[in-house]
Amino acid sequence: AAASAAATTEFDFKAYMGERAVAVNRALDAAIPAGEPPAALHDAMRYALLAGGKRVRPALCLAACAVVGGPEAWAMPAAAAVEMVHTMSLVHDDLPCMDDDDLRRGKPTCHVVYGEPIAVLAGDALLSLSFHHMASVGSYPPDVDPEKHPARVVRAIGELARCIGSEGLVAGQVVDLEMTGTSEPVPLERLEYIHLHKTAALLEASVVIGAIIGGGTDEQIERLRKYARSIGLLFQVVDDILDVTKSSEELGKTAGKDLASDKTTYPKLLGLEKSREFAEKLLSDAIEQLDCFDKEKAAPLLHLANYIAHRQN
Ligand code: GRG
Repeated sequence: AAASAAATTEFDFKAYMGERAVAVNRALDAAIPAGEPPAALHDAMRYALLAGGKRVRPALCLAACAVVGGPEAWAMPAAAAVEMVHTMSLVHDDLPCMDDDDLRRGKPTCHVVYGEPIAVLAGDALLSLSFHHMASVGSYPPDVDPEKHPARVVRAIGELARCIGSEGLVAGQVVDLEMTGTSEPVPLERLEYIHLHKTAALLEASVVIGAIIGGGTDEQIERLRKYARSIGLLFQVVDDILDVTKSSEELGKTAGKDLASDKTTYPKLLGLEKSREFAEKLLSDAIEQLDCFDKEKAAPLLHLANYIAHRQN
């Protein structure tokens, strides 16, 4: 009830996301020189990065900076950085040695257009560029104590590295790959491990980095971390539910594609009803973490959580 009451406050979420996407796209466009040698590499990086995408992670980063009272502009290089990491993870995930996908964001995948070696290297270069951008948060915003600001930047860089490395995003991908092709159903804890690492870790980094750069207190940062982990898991539970409901709609029957496929999902392990209850619980857990913040400043994070919970595709 708290969630729906709060959700009715005046806030134009569509406009909010649209404006952030424009600003982030501008930063990403400026980050990579078009046509500069090696042209194939830079073209491939730009192709992957500027191909669309909802820009949820940068929006989270900017919103987290703002909720702790920091100007959004401070977090823009970090917002660009998390989108670069997200994009490079998609480029590598699509490779023939991983998921082997031909389409991404409605367009041919990076390796289909530029070849595998360039796609691997474009991903590597995007990862490096993301840390370059993180470090560039180092130019002092005028109203931050110059003693404190570099410490925030170093801490944020450490967060990003930890969340995406062998204990984060990469770990989730490895465990997911280990599960692929086994006929055994994946136990619930294993499924949760994969989602917390593959999906939630980068959402966590996006939010936490924004809050660090914005000057949040340790308590605020930890609350926002919990918020992000809940919405990260929520993202996947909703994805699984949509997989079932969409395909049953399409097929006009109750058992959809998901229930028939090999992939282990929440509806498969818990049933559709319990999966929906779990999603509602994750949403209310996430929203609870926003209680201690100014309501108006927390509106974007509240609406982002509601959007992730109630999106239709
Ligand atoms: C990070 C160093 C490093 C390596 C990458 C390949 C790999 C290791 C990880 C794969 C991670 C992966 C594909 C996670 C899935 C993430 C996910 C939920 C994607 C969909 O996100 P959306 O819906 O996509 O935000 P758009 O296109 O809107 O950006």
